Amino acid sequence: MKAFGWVAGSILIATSALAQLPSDIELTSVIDSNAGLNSPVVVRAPPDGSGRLFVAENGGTIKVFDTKGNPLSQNFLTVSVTCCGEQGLLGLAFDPDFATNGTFYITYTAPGTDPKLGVLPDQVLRRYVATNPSANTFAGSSQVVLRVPDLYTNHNGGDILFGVDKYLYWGMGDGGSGGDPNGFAQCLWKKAADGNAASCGNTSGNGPFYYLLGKMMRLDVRHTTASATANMCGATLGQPAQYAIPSTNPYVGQSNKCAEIWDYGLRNPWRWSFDSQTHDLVIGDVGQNLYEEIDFEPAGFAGGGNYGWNKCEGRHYYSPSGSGTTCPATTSTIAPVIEYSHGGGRCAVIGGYVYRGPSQSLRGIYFYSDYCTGDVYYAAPKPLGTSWDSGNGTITPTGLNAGSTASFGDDGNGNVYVVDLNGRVLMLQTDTIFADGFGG
Ligand SMILES: [Ca+2]
Ligand SMILES: [Ca+2]
Repeated sequence: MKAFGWVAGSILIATSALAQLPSDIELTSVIDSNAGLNSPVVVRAPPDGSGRLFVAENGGTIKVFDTKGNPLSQNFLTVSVTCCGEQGLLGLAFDPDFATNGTFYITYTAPGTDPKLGVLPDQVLRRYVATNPSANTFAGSSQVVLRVPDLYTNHNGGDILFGVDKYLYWGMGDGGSGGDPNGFAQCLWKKAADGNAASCGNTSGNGPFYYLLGKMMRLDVRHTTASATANMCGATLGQPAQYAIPSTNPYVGQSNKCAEIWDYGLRNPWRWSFDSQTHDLVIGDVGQNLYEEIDFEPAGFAGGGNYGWNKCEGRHYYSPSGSGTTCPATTSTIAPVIEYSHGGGRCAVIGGYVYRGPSQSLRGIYFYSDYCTGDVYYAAPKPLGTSWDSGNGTITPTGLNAGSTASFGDDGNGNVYVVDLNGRVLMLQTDTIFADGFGG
């Protein structure tokens, strides 16, 4: 666990009070329900200036649209997955140099016919290289980069994004069931699935070892490894790997700690984002039965953050070892910046984005949602160590509703999109300013 020593060096956002939301904010349909999207879960704009929007459907198909929401091909790519819900096609990220190298990545639950490491189909990170990066139908090659074993159908995270450091971040859930029964999220090293491992450092049990569950991984997928080190937990010692470990990862060179781990103590980081201006990391971590949370990590953080699960659920104790609201303080874990309860029909946080688009009155505001209500909420990021919800769990609705919110995304212009699982992609904007070609 890293303490808050990075406060002094971080860039604090100047916003001093919750921004007043403009009255003309609206959600505009970019891809509407007659476009034929089937359970979309991801929207991404490739960094190639094409203005295209790629939408990943839970069932394994990626579709590509123009700026008016018109499909540009029948399908861009279809992959075999175990589906659906928390399993299936889960993530999509474009290499920063996609325009020239045609490289992108997906995360998905492997089909049942694949060999598997664990009890259930693996969670897989796969690289694709398109021979023509501007094509609207994929042709090229692909290979598996990393497989993570799984043992319950739920809590598979799956969101992936490149940081400004050009490393790929992969948010992984705690494996599933409820309450993280095997304590994977707090383990930095081998732990068997039987729950009997005396500690995370117990290496004597039979595999598979669920090392990487409940983590944020940081991988150098733009390089490979000729001979894996002993603490590369997604590779075999001495064997080649389709990724490398960034030299500044927190556990590089440490025995009995997985080198892939960036942060830990996460339950199910289903959707999260980088602020495209500040590069801060903002994580929506889905809660157990009581509290949803948003976690904040400033740009320049050194990694090794412990976000508390399963000691804490939000700002509260999860385990019966304590009570009250002092959990982060007494467990030396990092408190969320937003916590909210399941009142009002809410059930699962959908992490969003900080708006950096053309509508000036929305800039710097963080938008997020809840899967069960579809309501879009907002907060103005405040200096580190300050709760964005004033510490009392009160969250602020925008008055906008996105149906059945599955995800958020942004584009190279800072526009923020909301994905409705019912088959729509919507964009946040204000009446007074229209984006370059989008929505207007
Ligand atoms: Ca799982
Ligand atoms: Ca937490």
